[in-house]
Amino acid sequence: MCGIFAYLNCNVRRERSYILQVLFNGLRRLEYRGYDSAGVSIDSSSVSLPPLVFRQVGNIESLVKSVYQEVDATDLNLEESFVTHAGIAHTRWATHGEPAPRNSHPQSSGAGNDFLVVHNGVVTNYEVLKQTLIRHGFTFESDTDTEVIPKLAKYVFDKSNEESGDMTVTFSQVVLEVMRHLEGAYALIFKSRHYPNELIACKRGSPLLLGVKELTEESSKGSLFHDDKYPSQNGNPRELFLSSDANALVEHTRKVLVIEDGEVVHLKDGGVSILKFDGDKGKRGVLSRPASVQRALSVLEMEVEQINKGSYEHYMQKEIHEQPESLTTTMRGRLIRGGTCKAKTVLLGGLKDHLKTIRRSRRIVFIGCGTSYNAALAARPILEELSGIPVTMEIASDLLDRQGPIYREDTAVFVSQSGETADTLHALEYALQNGALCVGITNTVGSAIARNTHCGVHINAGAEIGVASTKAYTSQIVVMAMLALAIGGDAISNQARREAIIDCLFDLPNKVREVLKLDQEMKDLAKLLIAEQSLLMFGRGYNYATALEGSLKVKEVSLMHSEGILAGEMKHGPLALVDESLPIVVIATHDACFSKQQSVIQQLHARKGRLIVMCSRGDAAAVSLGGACRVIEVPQVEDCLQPVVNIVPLQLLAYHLTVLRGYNVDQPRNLAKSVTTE
Ligand code: UD2
Ligand code: GLU
Ligand code: MG
Repeated sequence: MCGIFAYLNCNVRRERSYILQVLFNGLRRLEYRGYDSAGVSIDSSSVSLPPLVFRQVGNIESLVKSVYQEVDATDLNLEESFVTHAGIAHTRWATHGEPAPRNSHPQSSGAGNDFLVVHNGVVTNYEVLKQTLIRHGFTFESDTDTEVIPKLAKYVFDKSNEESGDMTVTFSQVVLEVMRHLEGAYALIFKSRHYPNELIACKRGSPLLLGVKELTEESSKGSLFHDDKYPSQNGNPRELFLSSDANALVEHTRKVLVIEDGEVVHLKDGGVSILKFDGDKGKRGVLSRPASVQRALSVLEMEVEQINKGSYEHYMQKEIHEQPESLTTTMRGRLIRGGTCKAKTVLLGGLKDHLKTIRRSRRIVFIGCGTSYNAALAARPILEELSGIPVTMEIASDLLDRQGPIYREDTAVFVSQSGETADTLHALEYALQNGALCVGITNTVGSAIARNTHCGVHINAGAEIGVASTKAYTSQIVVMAMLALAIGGDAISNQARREAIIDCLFDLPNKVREVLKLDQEMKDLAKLLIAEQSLLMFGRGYNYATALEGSLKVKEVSLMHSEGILAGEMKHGPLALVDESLPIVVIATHDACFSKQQSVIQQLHARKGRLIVMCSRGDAAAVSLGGACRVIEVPQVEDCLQPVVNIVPLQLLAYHLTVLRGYNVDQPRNLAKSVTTE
């Protein structure tokens, strides 16, 4: 997810304008991660006043502009300087609540900004925490999960001071206690009015780094680490930075500490102390004293470009390899294993109040463009099977061109990664006018499609940056498979089938991890295909969509002609293209269409076709049928989820073909990430 950045100057005088510049630049370095809003917090002119918070929707430049406008309006002195100062900043990719200033970070404990928090990730148990805090008199201003964190910090702080009567609770004790109550994945930075010039960073699951810049030779010899007793300020000038990735640190320093899960890093008086949270949920209200940790700084060897994408060379590559994790987040909280007598089930919060209406509809119409259309096509068979409702497919622009019939009794499902795809949006307007129930499936909270549909499901795959969609495709299929389960309900007749699919969903990230091991094999295959003019892909049934999507990836990034063909149509034309030189991918993983695909392979062999066959592990002999062909073996999963596994080698193939052919992977010629024009 998105980015957090903090800057703490210690014993070195910095003007407010300089501090703001460092924070804004930090955010600019994190911009590539994708975001929809941004914010910063710096100190007021006096410690007796609450820290200042600026938040804005849109890009970093609009935040910068609004900050300077506010500075002008309030006569805030940009030249005022601070010997020590702690500033925090954030770019947000909304998961809870639409992009809006009140939902942007820093999130606050309340009017006095006693505690401010920037957060990357998701707090899964925020609803119970929110209810508890409301009972204790807190009022919430945002729709975020994050807001519970600063409020909980204030609650813990107030309560422990009330109990002890003196103000001895330390910042790290407060945060440790807060962490005890948080579930989910997060990286957090806390700033507090009660602990001026201090910051706390902690994480679980999401990345966070500390960078240290010594401003004198002498100070670099001194020890950086304190124990949790905090020796008095030693006076050495030093700058400390926190960031969700090294990209925002390298311009300042190469000395970094990669913060580990469960660590609470306290920056105070230029020193750093680390406490390790043991994760044990102790007795409530009792502040823990976890062990302090000493760790050495490491030196960043990486170059900026490298760091951007972690260990990957391109976003598309990173996003392909991220799929086990993105699928996990897509399913988080939505699959229920069931107890001893309870059935396994699916819960899509965004649809639960609309399922009855959907079940009563006369048909379900999937509407999308490009990859999103393909994902819907992949999910169509299981939706038809489990719901018994006819499912039709519409490419958004074509529906509009034809002004095709849409009725009140229809459920229209709009699929779009960005949620802003122009054609899909226009089709949505059209379906709304025609009175259909409109359901959205999008990756972007607060997007036009999320806002304008009656209900829907966020796929929660995290920001996707590569123009060629990869992780969003697999998450979309998984969401639509869950949609099929939700609409299908719990009819006894299909209970075994439903449970098999749910079990398979649980294990799907592992299967995707396995299939990613084909990376080198796909690179070797790409080397063989590098100079080809064209590549055909044959699929049928569940995997017709795989053929379409695989060929879409190949053409959109590697700029090689490629076509996905419904294998059942082979004899009605495409067979004429088959000769000894044209490479053909045949998808023949094991399902009800397997024997038909075997016969397709046989016919292609008979024309001496150059075959590359994708099959289930162990089926190599059964698919090569004695003829010469290259085989890609993939793990077998439940038939309706097989498209999620099968697309991965083709994504890898398209990626490697592009790199080997020397084209731009992340920004293919003539294409844009979200197509917001018709
Ligand atoms: C919601 C929270 C999630 C978590 C969960 C706990 C949000 C955005 N999601 O997730 O973070 O707290 O509840 O149970 O706060 N919607 C549309 N059109 C679309 C997509 C979504 O109308 O294209 C609506 C949907 O009907 C629902 C809301 O947006 O009312 C949130 O959808 P979701 O899929 O994020 O819902 P859920 O329950 O998984
Ligand atoms: N879940 C938080 C929100 O929606 C943080 C999202 C992020 O990582 O930017 O506000
Ligand atoms: Mg696209």
